[in-house]
Amino acid sequence: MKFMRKLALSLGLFTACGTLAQAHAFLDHAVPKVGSTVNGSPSVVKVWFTMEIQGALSKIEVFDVKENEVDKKDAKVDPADKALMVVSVPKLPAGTYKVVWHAVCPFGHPTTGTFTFDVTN
Ligand SMILES: [Cu+2]
Repeated sequence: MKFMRKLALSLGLFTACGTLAQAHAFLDHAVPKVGSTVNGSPSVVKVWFTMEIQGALSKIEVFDVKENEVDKKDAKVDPADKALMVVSVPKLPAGTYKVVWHAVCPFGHPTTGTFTFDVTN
């Protein structure tokens, strides 16, 4: 009986998460802004998600036009805002950069997406 209640509870949570788009982590906004052109290299790329994400399972990667990963591979969730993930980048030359994000919501559902921004000098 106890087990059945637990099972029902976990199925209920799963269903809630599976049926509500809000229960998954999607990109809310970013800095540099999605599709924007920035003058000079940013030092970090920040992505805010629509909800908290699991830091250990989530990441942000930044690629140049040749598909080389240029970030410092130190993507982490901001301890003060668990919906925000930050990754450092070196001084980026002018060009177009693609950000690839992989997020996992607290219910364990993975989402992914990409956007680009341009750097001019
Ligand atoms: Cu979810």
